[in-house]
Amino acid sequence: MKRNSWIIIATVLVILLVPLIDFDGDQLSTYSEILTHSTNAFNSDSDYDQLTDGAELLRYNTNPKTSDTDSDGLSDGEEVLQYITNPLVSDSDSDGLSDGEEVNNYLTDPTLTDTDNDSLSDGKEVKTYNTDPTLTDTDGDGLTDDYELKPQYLGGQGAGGSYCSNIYYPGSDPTNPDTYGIGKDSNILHRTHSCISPYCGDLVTNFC
Ligand SMILES: [Ca+2]
Ligand SMILES: [Ca+2]
Ligand SMILES: [Ca+2]
Ligand SMILES: [Ca+2]
Repeated sequence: MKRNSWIIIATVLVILLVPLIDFDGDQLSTYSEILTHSTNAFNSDSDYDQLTDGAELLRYNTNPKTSDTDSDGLSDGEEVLQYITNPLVSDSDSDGLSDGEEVNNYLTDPTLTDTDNDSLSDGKEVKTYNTDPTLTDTDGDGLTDDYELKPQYLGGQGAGGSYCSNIYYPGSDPTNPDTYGIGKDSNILHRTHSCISPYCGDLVTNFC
């Protein structure tokens, strides 16, 4: 075979085989990066989110050309490598706050619905009750946020003397330590302080 023929064969082989090489080492061939995925064939992390193009396409199903696939304020890499949240779901724990809001604004755990474990979700605390989702007792009055928000029966009349035959707790403001002017809301747990009309239903006629 003539020398020119070898040169032609070699050139054709180079043209055919070079595109199959993974120059940037991201598990994707140059051919597929250019023609299929439109990613940078010479940069393993086209969107600079700490995940290689190959990892995004082959493992995480994230967009290798968008650093924050679910637009929640955390990059795909931060979600997968740092916070262990779902890079495809903006609110990984379904508590009403996006992963980015939890991490960047409220310092709550984006993988826990109720960060402070007071039975109120992080989303409810922030958006409905204006309580602190990282404190069980936002106003420091001795009653948990959850307790303050729930009306409940406290039992029969105590020794403190009252006009109430039964004492009820209608709930109090979890952001005000002294909702009813009795020193602090937890005084409702002491019967001598509890005979105040809001706590007694319709049986009381006077304050104690
Ligand atoms: Ca990437
Ligand atoms: Ca994200
Ligand atoms: Ca969340
Ligand atoms: Ca909570």
